[in-house]
Amino acid sequence: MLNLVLFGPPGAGKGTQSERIIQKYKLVHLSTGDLLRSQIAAGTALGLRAKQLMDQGLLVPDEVVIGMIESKLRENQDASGFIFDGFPRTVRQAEALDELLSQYRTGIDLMVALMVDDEELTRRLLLRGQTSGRPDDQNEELIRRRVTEYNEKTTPVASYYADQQKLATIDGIGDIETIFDLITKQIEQATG
Ligand code: B4P
Repeated sequence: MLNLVLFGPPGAGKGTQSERIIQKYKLVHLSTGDLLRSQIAAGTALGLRAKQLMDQGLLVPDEVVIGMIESKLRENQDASGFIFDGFPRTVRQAEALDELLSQYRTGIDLMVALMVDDEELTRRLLLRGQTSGRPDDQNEELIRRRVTEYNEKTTPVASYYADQQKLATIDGIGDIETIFDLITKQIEQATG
């Protein structure tokens, strides 16, 4: 069993690197951003509520995302491991994840944190916004709001895992394959 958290600000490369990690390690990919966007696409009540917040660059309430993760863990009980992408984004979510995983007698092995400066994040997200159709990638002010939300509510999550000696920090600027190699080295070091 291998359980990873992929961490970093909006646009750090979490979704991009997750795709490569799941292929190599055969993990189940749980991206709360993707799960929320599929609720929006399906027009559910949860999706409508989430869209209002996401379109303003704000986090969705903890209980909503924790509930989504809880049901995905239940659906995938025979998985050989998970990659949590964009979750946990608050300390409350991190605590809830530990509680949920302990019910399956497992826990987080490693958090990989991708470090990218604000200028590069903005450049990447505006570029993606030209083709993704994602409302939250459309303008600089909204991207700034997401980065502020990250700095205020999400950065403490890194200390939560650092305190447990589970944090690996990686430079997220550079070639996608080079960053992937750095991530795999950290995974192999952590899993022996
Ligand atoms: P997410 O879907 O998680 O969006 P994100 O932070 O932008 O990350 P994403 O994975 O999409 O981008 P990536 O860095 O891979 O969240 C969206 C919203 O949902 C949040 O703002 C929030 O409202 C809500 N939400 C989600 N989870 C939540 C939670 N747990 N609690 C509360 N609310 C939650 O890539 C960005 C771009 O950079 C891509 O275009 C990529 O091609 C490019 N890129 C990647 N690596 C690169 C590299 N090395 N060099 C150059 N470009 C690169």
